[in-house]
Amino acid sequence: MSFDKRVAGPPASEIRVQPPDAEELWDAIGRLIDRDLETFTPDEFVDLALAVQPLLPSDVRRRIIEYRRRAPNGDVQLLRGLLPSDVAFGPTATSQAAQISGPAQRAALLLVGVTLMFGEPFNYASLWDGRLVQHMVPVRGKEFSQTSQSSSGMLDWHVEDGFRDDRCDYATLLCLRGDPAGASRYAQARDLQLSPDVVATLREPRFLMRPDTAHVLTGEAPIRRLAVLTGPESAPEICYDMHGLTPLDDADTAAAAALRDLRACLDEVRISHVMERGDMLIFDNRRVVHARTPFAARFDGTDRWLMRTMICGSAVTFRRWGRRVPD
Ligand SMILES: O=C(O)CCC(=O)C(=O)O
Ligand SMILES: [Fe+2]
Repeated sequence: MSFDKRVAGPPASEIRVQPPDAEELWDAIGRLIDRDLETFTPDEFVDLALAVQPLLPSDVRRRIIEYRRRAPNGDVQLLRGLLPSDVAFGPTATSQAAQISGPAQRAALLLVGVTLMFGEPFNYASLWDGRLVQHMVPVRGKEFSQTSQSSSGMLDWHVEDGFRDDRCDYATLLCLRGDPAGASRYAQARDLQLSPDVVATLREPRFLMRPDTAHVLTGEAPIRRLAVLTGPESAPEICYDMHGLTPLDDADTAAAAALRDLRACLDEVRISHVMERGDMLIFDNRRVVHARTPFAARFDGTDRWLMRTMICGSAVTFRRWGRRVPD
């Protein structure tokens, strides 16, 4: 079991791709690429990635469909062994919006190809230059920021882009280079054990969410009023950010106390996984809160390196904005 430090929660869902299958997949993806993928528009890139899906082992496709429909083993899905062990990736990207080159292009196509089983990949124009595939890498000078650029500091509990009601339904992360100290943490809304009155408070729209600091917003920053917990009791949804979320009313001590209880509970039910090369994590961004533990960045080309895409699960919603959502 890879979710090694799990404190609570149902068994994690893990699918392992066998080395010969990973090699076959890698070679087949290589044959799809006949020019520099950086010359593709985001739509062209996604069209090419459509050819990846039929190349995936059939049990991987079946398990993904099961996860999408019912998530029987939890709202976080881990795929392992996707990258052959002998592929030499170049130095770790040095910024979130860096261009992708060499074998990392093939990995990006693989990531987007799997992503297409969940919906349409997109990004916001205001986030990391709107790039469809972003690098989750440490950046010098940002060691203690609350963004994926951080390293020495804990990246605290959050959902992706909780200040937007069109936040992604899923996010996927593919690990090109791991770091044993940088563990990904997840807490599922379904695992929370909170008292009924705390749940009732969190289900009321008594909270405000400020924008994520990773976004470069033009004009006035939107502030969203929201309930932290929504949806059916059997599959609750959560919108949380340790730094962006506050009670609407400063005098609402019950709302502030509910947030404190929730934060403590997130730690209690957390699932922890150290991403290793070839691991792909898919999490339901409506039902899962995530975080990352501190690690030491060296800035010498060997640091932790994940690639990420965000997914809109609804074709109807996707058609409003397309691949790059305006502010
Ligand atoms: O680096 C990670 O594991 C996750 C990064 C992340 O959660 C973020 O950038 O929002
Ligand atoms: Fe995140």
